[in-house]
Amino acid sequence: MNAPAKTTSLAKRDGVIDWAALREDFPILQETVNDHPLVYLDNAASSQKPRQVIDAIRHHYEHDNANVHRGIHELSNRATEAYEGARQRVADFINAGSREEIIFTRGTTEGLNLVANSWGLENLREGDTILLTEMEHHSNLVPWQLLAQRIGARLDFIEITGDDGQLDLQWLDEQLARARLLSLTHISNTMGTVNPIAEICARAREAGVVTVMDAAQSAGHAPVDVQAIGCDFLAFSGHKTCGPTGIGVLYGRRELLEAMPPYQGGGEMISRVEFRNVTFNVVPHKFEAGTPNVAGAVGLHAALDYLDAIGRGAIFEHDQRLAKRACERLAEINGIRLFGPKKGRSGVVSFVLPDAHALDLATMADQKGVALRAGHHCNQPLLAKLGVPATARASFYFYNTETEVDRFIEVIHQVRKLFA
Ligand code: 7TS
Repeated sequence: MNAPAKTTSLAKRDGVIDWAALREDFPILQETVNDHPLVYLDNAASSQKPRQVIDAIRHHYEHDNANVHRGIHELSNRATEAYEGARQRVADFINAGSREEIIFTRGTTEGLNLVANSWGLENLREGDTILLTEMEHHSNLVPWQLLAQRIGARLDFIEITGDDGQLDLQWLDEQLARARLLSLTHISNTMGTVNPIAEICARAREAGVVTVMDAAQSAGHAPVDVQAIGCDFLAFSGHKTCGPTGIGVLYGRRELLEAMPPYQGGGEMISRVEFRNVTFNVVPHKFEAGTPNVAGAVGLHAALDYLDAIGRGAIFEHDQRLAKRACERLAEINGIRLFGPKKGRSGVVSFVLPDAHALDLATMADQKGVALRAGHHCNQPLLAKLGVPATARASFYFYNTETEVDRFIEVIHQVRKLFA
Protein backbone atom coordinates (compact mmCIF):
# COMPACT_ATOMS: atom_id res chain seq x y z
CA MET A 1 0.00 0.00 0.00
CA ASN A 2 1.44 3.37 -0.96
CA ALA A 3 1.91 5.88 1.82
CA PRO A 4 -0.27 8.98 1.69
CA ALA A 5 0.99 12.01 -0.21
CA LYS A 6 3.17 14.13 2.04
CA THR A 7 2.70 17.45 0.30
CA THR A 8 2.23 20.60 2.36
CA SER A 9 -0.01 23.57 1.60
CA LEU A 10 3.23 25.45 1.11
CA ALA A 11 2.69 28.36 -1.24
CA LYS A 12 5.07 31.12 -2.22
CA ARG A 13 4.31 34.54 -3.62
CA ASP A 14 7.30 36.16 -5.36
CA GLY A 15 9.52 33.67 -3.57
CA VAL A 16 8.07 34.61 -0.17
CA ILE A 17 6.35 31.89 1.87
CA ASP A 18 2.62 32.39 2.43
CA TRP A 19 2.70 31.41 6.10
CA ALA A 20 -1.05 31.78 6.62
CA ALA A 21 -1.71 29.16 3.89
CA LEU A 22 0.16 26.56 5.97
CA ARG A 23 -2.47 26.92 8.71
CA GLU A 24 -4.82 24.97 6.43
CA ASP A 25 -2.73 21.88 7.20
CA PHE A 26 -3.45 22.08 10.95
CA PRO A 27 -7.02 21.00 11.74
CA ILE A 28 -6.71 22.06 15.40
CA LEU A 29 -6.07 25.68 14.47
CA GLN A 30 -9.75 25.88 13.44
CA GLU A 31 -10.82 25.27 17.05
CA THR A 32 -12.66 27.89 19.02
CA VAL A 33 -11.80 28.17 22.72
CA ASN A 34 -14.25 29.90 25.06
CA ASP A 35 -16.07 31.23 21.97
CA HIS A 36 -12.93 32.81 20.55
CA PRO A 37 -10.75 31.59 17.69
CA LEU A 38 -7.80 29.69 19.18
CA VAL A 39 -4.52 31.61 19.32
CA TYR A 40 -2.02 28.90 20.22
CA LEU A 41 1.13 30.42 21.71
CA ASP A 42 2.40 27.46 23.77
CA ASN A 43 4.64 25.94 21.14
CA ALA A 44 7.65 25.62 23.42
CA ALA A 45 5.61 23.10 25.45
CA SER A 46 4.31 21.21 22.40
CA SER A 47 3.65 21.97 18.74
CA GLN A 48 0.47 21.20 16.84
CA LYS A 49 0.34 18.46 14.17
CA PRO A 50 -0.35 18.91 10.47
CA ARG A 51 -2.81 16.66 8.63
CA GLN A 52 0.19 15.04 6.86
CA VAL A 53 1.44 13.64 10.18
CA ILE A 54 -2.00 12.56 11.38
CA ASP A 55 -2.62 10.86 7.99
CA ALA A 56 0.73 9.04 8.06
CA ILE A 57 -0.03 7.55 11.49
CA ARG A 58 -3.54 6.60 10.43
CA HIS A 59 -2.18 5.02 7.24
CA HIS A 60 0.32 2.98 9.24
CA TYR A 61 -2.35 1.53 11.53
CA GLU A 62 -4.79 0.94 8.67
CA HIS A 63 -2.31 -0.75 6.30
CA ASP A 64 1.12 -1.62 7.70
CA ASN A 65 0.80 -2.32 11.43
CA ALA A 66 2.82 -5.24 12.90
CA ASN A 67 5.78 -5.70 15.20
CA VAL A 68 9.19 -4.86 13.74
CA HIS A 69 12.40 -6.85 13.15
CA ARG A 70 10.66 -10.15 13.99
CA GLY A 71 8.24 -11.39 11.40
CA ILE A 72 8.86 -13.03 8.12
CA HIS A 73 5.45 -11.88 7.01
CA GLU A 74 4.58 -8.96 4.76
CA LEU A 75 3.18 -6.57 7.36
CA SER A 76 6.15 -7.02 9.67
CA ASN A 77 8.43 -6.28 6.76
CA ARG A 78 6.46 -3.13 5.91
CA ALA A 79 6.51 -1.97 9.53
CA THR A 80 10.27 -2.63 9.80
CA GLU A 81 10.89 -0.77 6.56
CA ALA A 82 8.84 2.18 7.80
CA TYR A 83 10.60 2.21 11.17
CA GLU A 84 14.11 1.96 9.76
CA GLY A 85 13.19 4.45 7.00
CA ALA A 86 12.24 6.92 9.73
CA ARG A 87 15.64 6.37 11.37
CA GLN A 88 17.38 7.28 8.10
CA ARG A 89 15.11 10.34 7.77
CA VAL A 90 16.15 11.53 11.23
CA ALA A 91 19.84 10.98 10.37
CA ASP A 92 19.39 13.18 7.28
CA PHE A 93 17.43 15.79 9.28
CA ILE A 94 20.35 16.45 11.66
CA ASN A 95 23.11 15.37 9.24
CA ALA A 96 24.31 12.42 11.32
CA GLY A 97 27.09 10.33 9.78
CA SER A 98 24.86 7.25 9.60
CA ARG A 99 21.48 5.88 10.68
CA GLU A 100 23.22 3.69 13.28
CA GLU A 101 23.88 6.87 15.25
CA ILE A 102 20.13 7.45 15.75
CA ILE A 103 18.36 5.92 18.75
CA PHE A 104 14.61 6.28 19.10
CA THR A 105 13.51 7.30 22.59
CA ARG A 106 10.33 8.60 24.18
CA GLY A 107 11.61 12.17 24.00
CA THR A 108 14.38 14.55 25.00
CA THR A 109 14.08 13.58 28.66
CA GLU A 110 14.67 9.90 27.98
CA GLY A 111 17.59 10.67 25.67
CA LEU A 112 19.34 12.72 28.35
CA ASN A 113 18.68 10.04 30.99
CA LEU A 114 20.13 7.44 28.64
CA VAL A 115 23.40 9.37 28.27
CA ALA A 116 23.62 9.99 32.05
CA ASN A 117 22.92 6.36 32.95
CA SER A 118 24.96 4.70 30.23
CA TRP A 119 27.88 6.94 29.24
CA GLY A 120 27.86 8.71 32.61
CA LEU A 121 27.82 5.64 34.84
CA GLU A 122 30.46 3.92 32.70
CA ASN A 123 32.88 6.84 32.37
CA LEU A 124 32.50 9.19 35.34
CA ARG A 125 33.98 8.63 38.79
CA GLU A 126 33.85 10.17 42.24
CA GLY A 127 35.17 13.74 42.17
CA ASP A 128 34.62 14.22 38.41
CA THR A 129 32.86 17.41 37.31
CA ILE A 130 29.74 17.59 35.14
CA LEU A 131 29.35 21.05 33.62
CA LEU A 132 25.83 22.42 32.94
CA THR A 133 24.38 25.90 32.55
CA GLU A 134 22.01 27.86 34.76
CA MET A 135 19.35 27.84 32.02
CA GLU A 136 18.86 24.07 31.76
CA HIS A 137 15.38 22.55 31.77
CA HIS A 138 14.87 20.15 34.70
CA SER A 139 15.27 17.31 32.14
CA ASN A 140 18.88 18.36 31.62
CA LEU A 141 19.56 18.93 35.31
CA VAL A 142 17.88 16.22 37.39
CA PRO A 143 19.40 13.22 35.50
CA TRP A 144 22.87 14.68 36.21
CA GLN A 145 21.98 15.37 39.85
CA LEU A 146 20.87 11.74 40.23
CA LEU A 147 24.09 10.51 38.63
CA ALA A 148 26.25 12.87 40.70
CA GLN A 149 24.58 11.73 43.94
CA ARG A 150 25.08 8.11 42.98
CA ILE A 151 28.78 8.27 42.12
CA GLY A 152 29.93 11.31 44.10
CA ALA A 153 30.52 13.54 41.08
CA ARG A 154 30.33 17.35 41.23
CA LEU A 155 28.08 19.72 39.28
CA ASP A 156 29.34 23.07 37.99
CA PHE A 157 27.30 25.70 36.13
CA ILE A 158 27.99 28.25 33.41
CA GLU A 159 26.20 31.30 34.81
CA ILE A 160 23.84 33.65 33.02
CA THR A 161 24.56 37.36 32.79
CA GLY A 162 21.12 38.59 33.98
CA ASP A 163 17.68 39.29 32.51
CA ASP A 164 19.17 39.29 28.99
CA GLY A 165 19.75 35.55 29.47
CA GLN A 166 23.16 35.19 27.83
CA LEU A 167 25.70 32.63 29.02
CA ASP A 168 28.67 34.18 30.76
CA LEU A 169 31.46 32.46 28.84
CA GLN A 170 34.40 34.38 30.34
CA TRP A 171 35.35 31.41 32.57
CA LEU A 172 34.46 28.71 30.04
CA ASP A 173 38.00 27.44 29.42
CA GLU A 174 38.72 27.23 33.17
CA GLN A 175 35.42 25.43 33.73
CA LEU A 176 36.10 23.03 30.85
CA ALA A 177 39.58 22.28 32.20
CA ARG A 178 37.93 20.90 35.36
CA ALA A 179 35.05 19.06 33.61
CA ARG A 180 34.62 15.65 31.99
CA LEU A 181 31.22 16.29 30.39
CA LEU A 182 29.27 19.40 29.32
CA SER A 183 25.52 19.19 28.76
CA LEU A 184 23.68 22.29 27.60
CA THR A 185 20.65 23.51 25.76
CA HIS A 186 20.84 25.03 22.29
CA ILE A 187 17.85 27.34 22.88
CA SER A 188 16.44 28.35 26.28
CA ASN A 189 12.80 27.34 26.76
CA THR A 190 12.23 30.28 29.11
CA MET A 191 14.33 33.14 27.76
CA GLY A 192 14.65 32.34 24.07
CA THR A 193 18.44 32.61 24.20
CA VAL A 194 20.20 30.95 21.26
CA ASN A 195 23.52 29.70 22.62
CA PRO A 196 26.67 29.75 20.43
CA ILE A 197 26.60 25.97 20.48
CA ALA A 198 29.22 25.25 17.77
CA GLU A 199 31.78 27.55 19.41
CA ILE A 200 31.15 26.04 22.85
CA CYS A 201 31.39 22.46 21.52
CA ALA A 202 34.64 23.28 19.69
CA ARG A 203 36.18 24.63 22.90
CA ALA A 204 34.93 21.59 24.82
CA ARG A 205 36.43 19.23 22.25
CA GLU A 206 39.80 20.98 22.56
CA ALA A 207 39.60 20.41 26.31
CA GLY A 208 38.68 16.74 25.82
CA VAL A 209 35.21 17.25 27.30
CA VAL A 210 32.28 15.18 25.98
CA THR A 211 29.33 17.35 24.86
CA VAL A 212 25.59 16.70 25.11
CA MET A 213 23.23 19.08 23.32
CA ASP A 214 19.61 19.51 24.35
CA ALA A 215 17.90 20.38 21.06
CA ALA A 216 14.32 20.22 22.39
CA GLN A 217 13.69 23.87 21.49
CA SER A 218 15.82 24.03 18.37
CA ALA A 219 15.53 20.87 16.25
CA GLY A 220 12.15 21.89 14.79
CA HIS A 221 12.84 25.61 14.69
CA ALA A 222 16.34 26.16 13.31
CA PRO A 223 18.90 24.35 11.16
CA VAL A 224 20.71 21.75 13.30
CA ASP A 225 23.70 19.89 11.85
CA VAL A 226 25.46 17.63 14.35
CA GLN A 227 28.64 17.37 12.25
CA ALA A 228 28.93 21.14 11.79
CA ILE A 229 28.21 21.69 15.51
CA GLY A 230 30.54 18.89 16.56
CA CYS A 231 28.54 17.68 19.57
CA ASP A 232 28.95 14.11 20.83
CA PHE A 233 25.27 13.58 21.75
CA LEU A 234 22.06 15.41 20.87
CA ALA A 235 18.49 14.85 22.08
CA PHE A 236 15.14 16.15 20.84
CA SER A 237 11.41 15.37 21.06
CA GLY A 238 9.02 14.55 18.23
CA HIS A 239 6.09 16.40 19.78
CA LYS A 240 7.84 19.79 19.66
CA THR A 241 8.70 19.31 15.97
CA CYS A 242 5.17 18.76 14.58
CA GLY A 243 5.44 15.02 15.29
CA PRO A 244 3.53 12.82 17.74
CA THR A 245 4.07 12.52 21.48
CA GLY A 246 5.97 9.50 22.83
CA ILE A 247 8.76 9.52 20.23
CA GLY A 248 12.11 11.27 20.44
CA VAL A 249 15.64 11.00 19.21
CA LEU A 250 19.05 10.54 20.73
CA TYR A 251 21.98 11.04 18.39
CA GLY A 252 25.35 9.77 19.55
CA ARG A 253 28.71 9.57 17.84
CA ARG A 254 29.11 5.99 16.76
CA GLU A 255 32.36 5.21 18.57
CA LEU A 256 30.88 6.47 21.83
CA LEU A 257 27.64 4.50 21.38
CA GLU A 258 29.56 1.34 20.56
CA ALA A 259 31.60 1.59 23.77
CA MET A 260 28.57 2.29 25.97
CA PRO A 261 26.67 -0.35 27.99
CA PRO A 262 22.93 -0.84 27.35
CA TYR A 263 20.46 1.40 29.16
CA GLN A 264 17.61 -1.11 29.54
CA GLY A 265 17.38 -4.86 29.00
CA GLY A 266 14.76 -6.78 27.02
CA GLY A 267 13.82 -7.84 23.53
CA GLU A 268 15.41 -6.22 20.44
CA MET A 269 18.56 -5.14 22.28
CA ILE A 270 20.10 -8.63 22.42
CA SER A 271 21.82 -10.83 19.87
CA ARG A 272 22.03 -14.04 21.97
CA VAL A 273 20.66 -14.93 25.40
CA GLU A 274 21.46 -17.90 27.64
CA PHE A 275 20.17 -18.43 31.18
CA ARG A 276 23.19 -16.71 32.71
CA ASN A 277 24.71 -14.84 29.79
CA VAL A 278 23.81 -12.33 27.15
CA THR A 279 25.47 -10.72 24.16
CA PHE A 280 24.07 -7.43 22.97
CA ASN A 281 22.80 -6.38 19.58
CA VAL A 282 24.72 -3.80 17.53
CA VAL A 283 23.99 -0.07 17.77
CA PRO A 284 21.42 1.43 17.63
CA HIS A 285 19.35 -1.66 18.60
CA LYS A 286 21.43 -2.19 21.75
CA PHE A 287 19.66 0.90 23.17
CA GLU A 288 16.11 0.08 22.06
CA ALA A 289 14.77 -2.60 24.42
CA GLY A 290 11.22 -3.81 23.77
CA THR A 291 8.73 -3.13 21.01
CA PRO A 292 9.41 0.41 19.82
CA ASN A 293 6.96 3.20 19.01
CA VAL A 294 6.67 2.34 15.32
CA ALA A 295 3.68 4.58 14.60
CA GLY A 296 5.48 7.39 16.42
CA ALA A 297 8.51 6.97 14.17
CA VAL A 298 6.25 6.99 11.10
CA GLY A 299 4.59 10.20 12.31
CA LEU A 300 7.97 11.76 13.06
CA HIS A 301 9.16 10.91 9.54
CA ALA A 302 6.17 12.78 8.07
CA ALA A 303 6.79 15.72 10.43
CA LEU A 304 10.44 16.05 9.38
CA ASP A 305 9.43 15.90 5.70
CA TYR A 306 6.92 18.64 6.43
CA LEU A 307 9.43 20.91 8.20
CA ASP A 308 12.11 20.43 5.55
CA ALA A 309 9.63 21.25 2.77
CA ILE A 310 9.30 24.67 4.40
CA GLY A 311 12.95 24.98 5.45
CA ARG A 312 14.15 25.47 9.01
CA GLY A 313 16.09 28.61 8.10
CA ALA A 314 12.83 30.22 6.96
CA ILE A 315 10.98 28.90 10.03
CA PHE A 316 13.60 30.41 12.33
CA GLU A 317 13.31 33.81 10.61
CA HIS A 318 9.52 33.68 10.90
CA ASP A 319 9.72 32.80 14.64
CA GLN A 320 12.15 35.68 15.16
CA ARG A 321 9.97 38.15 13.26
CA LEU A 322 6.96 37.34 15.47
CA ALA A 323 9.04 37.44 18.67
CA LYS A 324 10.48 40.83 17.68
CA ARG A 325 7.00 42.24 17.07
CA ALA A 326 5.81 40.87 20.44
CA CYS A 327 8.87 42.17 22.32
CA GLU A 328 8.55 45.66 20.81
CA ARG A 329 4.90 45.92 21.81
CA LEU A 330 5.52 44.44 25.28
CA ALA A 331 8.43 46.84 25.89
CA GLU A 332 5.93 49.73 25.64
CA ILE A 333 4.34 48.56 28.93
CA ASN A 334 5.68 50.59 31.85
CA GLY A 335 7.42 48.44 34.44
CA ILE A 336 7.37 45.18 32.46
CA ARG A 337 10.29 42.76 32.94
CA LEU A 338 11.17 41.12 29.63
CA PHE A 339 13.62 38.22 29.71
CA GLY A 340 16.08 37.12 27.05
CA PRO A 341 18.46 38.76 24.61
CA LYS A 342 17.48 41.88 22.68
CA LYS A 343 18.94 40.46 19.47
CA GLY A 344 19.29 37.03 17.87
CA ARG A 345 16.66 35.39 20.06
CA SER A 346 14.27 32.56 19.24
CA GLY A 347 10.47 32.65 19.19
CA VAL A 348 10.16 32.24 22.98
CA VAL A 349 9.16 35.38 24.92
CA SER A 350 8.92 35.44 28.74
CA PHE A 351 7.85 38.42 30.82
CA VAL A 352 6.48 39.59 34.16
CA LEU A 353 3.88 42.36 34.21
CA PRO A 354 4.02 45.04 36.92
CA ASP A 355 0.35 44.68 37.85
CA ALA A 356 -0.88 41.14 37.06
CA HIS A 357 0.46 37.78 38.20
CA ALA A 358 1.56 35.48 35.35
CA LEU A 359 -0.93 32.75 36.33
CA ASP A 360 -3.83 35.23 36.42
CA LEU A 361 -2.77 36.61 33.06
CA ALA A 362 -2.61 33.14 31.45
CA THR A 363 -5.98 32.16 32.97
CA MET A 364 -7.67 35.30 31.68
CA ALA A 365 -5.98 35.05 28.28
CA ASP A 366 -7.40 31.54 28.00
CA GLN A 367 -10.89 33.00 28.53
CA LYS A 368 -10.21 34.91 25.31
CA GLY A 369 -8.86 31.92 23.41
CA VAL A 370 -5.17 32.78 23.78
CA ALA A 371 -3.06 29.83 24.99
CA LEU A 372 -0.05 31.06 26.99
CA ARG A 373 2.11 29.31 29.55
CA ALA A 374 2.66 30.63 33.07
CA GLY A 375 4.83 29.19 35.81
CA HIS A 376 8.44 28.09 36.16
CA HIS A 377 8.59 26.25 32.80
CA CYS A 378 10.65 23.46 34.46
CA ASN A 379 13.36 26.06 35.08
CA GLN A 380 13.00 26.55 38.85
CA PRO A 381 16.69 27.26 39.59
CA LEU A 382 16.83 29.77 36.71
CA LEU A 383 13.75 31.60 37.96
CA ALA A 384 15.13 31.60 41.51
CA LYS A 385 18.28 33.24 40.12
CA LEU A 386 16.16 35.82 38.28
CA GLY A 387 14.23 36.36 41.52
CA VAL A 388 10.75 35.61 40.14
CA PRO A 389 8.40 32.73 41.07
CA ALA A 390 6.83 32.60 37.62
CA THR A 391 6.83 34.23 34.21
CA ALA A 392 4.19 34.40 31.50
CA ARG A 393 5.45 32.94 28.24
CA ALA A 394 4.36 33.21 24.62
CA SER A 395 6.16 30.89 22.21
CA PHE A 396 5.68 31.14 18.46
CA TYR A 397 5.89 28.73 15.54
CA PHE A 398 5.59 29.03 11.78
CA TYR A 399 1.78 28.76 11.75
CA ASN A 400 1.40 31.78 14.03
CA THR A 401 0.68 35.11 12.37
CA GLU A 402 1.27 38.81 12.96
CA THR A 403 -2.47 39.14 13.59
CA GLU A 404 -2.17 36.60 16.41
CA VAL A 405 0.71 38.57 17.96
CA ASP A 406 -1.48 41.66 17.89
CA ARG A 407 -4.40 39.74 19.42
CA PHE A 408 -2.08 38.52 22.22
CA ILE A 409 -0.99 42.11 22.95
CA GLU A 410 -4.59 43.33 22.86
CA VAL A 411 -5.58 40.65 25.40
CA ILE A 412 -2.71 41.68 27.71
CA HIS A 413 -3.99 45.25 27.68
CA GLN A 414 -7.54 44.07 28.42
CA VAL A 415 -6.30 42.03 31.39
CA ARG A 416 -4.26 44.96 32.73
CA LYS A 417 -7.33 47.22 32.57
CA LEU A 418 -9.22 44.69 34.70
CA PHE A 419 -6.45 44.73 37.30
CA ALA A 420 -6.04 48.51 37.31
N1 7TS B 1 14.74 20.39 27.27
C1 7TS B 1 14.19 21.59 26.96
C2 7TS B 1 15.06 22.73 26.60
C3 7TS B 1 12.79 21.71 26.96
O1 7TS B 1 12.25 22.88 26.65
C4 7TS B 1 11.98 20.58 27.30
C5 7TS B 1 10.49 20.68 27.39
C6 7TS B 1 12.63 19.37 27.58
C7 7TS B 1 14.01 19.31 27.57
C8 7TS B 1 11.87 18.12 27.88
O2 7TS B 1 11.24 17.66 26.73
P1 7TS B 1 10.29 16.34 26.80
O3 7TS B 1 9.66 16.29 25.46
O4 7TS B 1 11.16 15.20 27.10
O5 7TS B 1 9.31 16.61 27.91
N2 7TS B 1 10.03 21.98 27.60
C9 7TS B 1 8.76 22.33 28.01
C10 7TS B 1 8.36 23.64 28.21
O6 7TS B 1 9.08 24.61 28.03
N3 7TS B 1 7.09 23.66 28.61
O7 7TS B 1 6.64 22.38 28.66
C11 7TS B 1 7.69 21.55 28.28
